[in-house]
Amino acid sequence: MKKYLSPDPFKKARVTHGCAHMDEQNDPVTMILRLKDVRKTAHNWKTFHSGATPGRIVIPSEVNIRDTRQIPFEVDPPLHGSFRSLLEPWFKRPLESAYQEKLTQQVRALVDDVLEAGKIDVVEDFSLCLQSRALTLLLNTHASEADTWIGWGTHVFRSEDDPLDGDKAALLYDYIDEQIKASTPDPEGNLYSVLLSAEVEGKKLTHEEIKGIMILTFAGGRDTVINAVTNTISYFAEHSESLVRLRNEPEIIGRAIEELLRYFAPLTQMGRVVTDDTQVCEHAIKADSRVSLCWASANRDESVFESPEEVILDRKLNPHVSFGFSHHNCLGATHTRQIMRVLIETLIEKVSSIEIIDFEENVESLGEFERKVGFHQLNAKFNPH
Ligand code: EMZ
Repeated sequence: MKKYLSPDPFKKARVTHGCAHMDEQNDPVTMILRLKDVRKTAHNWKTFHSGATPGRIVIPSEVNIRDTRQIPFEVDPPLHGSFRSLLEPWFKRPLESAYQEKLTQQVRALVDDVLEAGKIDVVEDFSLCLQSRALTLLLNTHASEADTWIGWGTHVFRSEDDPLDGDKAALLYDYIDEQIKASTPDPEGNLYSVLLSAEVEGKKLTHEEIKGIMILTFAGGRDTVINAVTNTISYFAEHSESLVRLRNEPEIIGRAIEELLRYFAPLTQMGRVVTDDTQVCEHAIKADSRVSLCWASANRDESVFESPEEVILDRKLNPHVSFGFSHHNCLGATHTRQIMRVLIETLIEKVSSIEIIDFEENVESLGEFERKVGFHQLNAKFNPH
């Protein structure tokens, strides 16, 4: 079997029931599996809200390892919209050419390093470095900060043997507390300084609110970006002809990025808490219980996507939900899309082939389902032109 493949474990349940049940830390989840239902539920924030106890809409639940509300992701409208209006322009900076040039320099330098290095672990030596260095651009902080973040490993809350590692999470919170305290308000400065000088609904942000925005910025785009990059490398390792095709048809790079994101769905699902007794796909759901929007399943919905199991680089109709859907769509999407674009352009230019040597898959256990979301390790060798 090809190593890049990410099989769809939800197919049968999606087609027959549309929903599935998952036990999770004594707080069960009804997983919503069809694209139409996922979108409908994401829209309906009054019945399916995000403003529950901090950490509860995340699966696995993080209620035991954090008290700080992540913003804007754990806030409902209308306050959600006020935070989004503040943050949106900042998170759209990756569209600026100066930003893209810096990102390109970073990725080129990293690809040059791995071309020289011989065997590398794509997760540790490539994707983690790329994610951390690129994050210095998103935060507008000093490049050397990336070394600290690389030291934290691939997930800021999870370690290899403990999916919810409170001690590890505490490191991140302490770091963010210190950074906020050490920063001064400056609308032209780094993200901490910008937030310290900003107002939402006529009020300065509190330390706790700034911390909530920063935790989300660090945690939300961490393993997700690492999975996207590592899976993309595994795909090109087994499809070097696709690199040749993208070199010859650069006009399809945008579609290829969306297709890789659809197929690999770096974040499997996200929860909501039900505010009133309701129904999803003909199942009764009690108030105060959890549902999840299963992006990974919705992206393979056979009633929407033709041949959903295949990576079709120039797929035309591609309403995937890898960045979520509706008002909570991913704030980091612009940054991620730029990373994917620069990565693909740099691979096209510098790399002729990638050989996978050995690997360890990262498989999530989700009740009755097991889903490969990426790799814990992917040892490989990059070959130059
Ligand atoms: C949360 C989440 C956000 C959560 C868009 O996803 O990402 C997860 O990886 C984190 O653990 O806290 O930020």
